[in-house]
Amino acid sequence: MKRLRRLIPGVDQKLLLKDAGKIMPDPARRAFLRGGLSLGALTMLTGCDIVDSISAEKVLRKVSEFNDGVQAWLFDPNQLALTHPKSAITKPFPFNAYYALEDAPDIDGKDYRFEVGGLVQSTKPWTLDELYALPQETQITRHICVEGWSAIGSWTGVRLSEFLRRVGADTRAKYVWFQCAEGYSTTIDMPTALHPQTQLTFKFGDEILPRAYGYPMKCRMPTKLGFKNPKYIIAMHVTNKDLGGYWENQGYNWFSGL
Ligand SMILES: Nc1nc2c(c(=O)[nH]1)N[C@H]1C(S)=C(S)[C@@H](COP(=O)(O)O)O[C@H]1N2
Ligand SMILES: [Mo]
Repeated sequence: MKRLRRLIPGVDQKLLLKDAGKIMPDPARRAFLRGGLSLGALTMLTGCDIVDSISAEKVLRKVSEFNDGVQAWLFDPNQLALTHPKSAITKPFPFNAYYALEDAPDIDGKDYRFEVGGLVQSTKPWTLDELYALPQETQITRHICVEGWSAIGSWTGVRLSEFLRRVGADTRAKYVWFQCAEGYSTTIDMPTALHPQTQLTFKFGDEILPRAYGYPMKCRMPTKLGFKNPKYIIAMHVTNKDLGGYWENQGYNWFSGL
């Protein structure tokens, strides 16, 4: 994302978010306002990409029809994000970063080492082969970018909770911080780190994670907006200190949950 506010033809984004907040029933409304009403969260909630004034109106209609089930799903950190069939996968899946694809990190898998630090028992760096040997599972979920687009993808990897267990992480710590090859970073809360769908990802579809999507490893969490899903991860720290992140430090809502 290059700008804080994406311009949508015929839609004043601030007004749309305000309107959605107004018609949203409590308790969703209070939680939404507290968390910082975002375009990405609205997209997620309603399942509509907001691309013009017609889809914006559709979103408002849906918001006004919210039922208890949707609200419970939205605000329960243990609730699973929706999964989708293979046929729903978005092709081509978008690339996004704060730079163009040709400037994305080009990591040599042979030399790659994943550094683990902070409140863990083992700080031994991990090779790619060691990571690939971990138990893996696949999720087909929706990725939502705060810029106003969303897409369904298929990601395969090891649960972050399983990895944290293996390195002897102190899961009473508050945060997990991720460092990426090009300097990007993000910090997530421990409940999100332990969420069953939070995954250290090695594959996109049936292929080794392509360079565009974060080779050799990203962290996929369908309960968070896209910018909280770090690509090209080179290090992770378990910590009680909020170490912030690339967009968080520029004023983006820290929690950015969905
Ligand atoms: N290392 C790194 N990770 C990143 C970013 C980035 O610029 N660098 N951009 C974030 C944003 S804003 C989005 S929407 C997603 C895009 O992931 P994709 O390219 O797989 O669609 O990556 C996130 N993780
Ligand atoms: Mo994003």
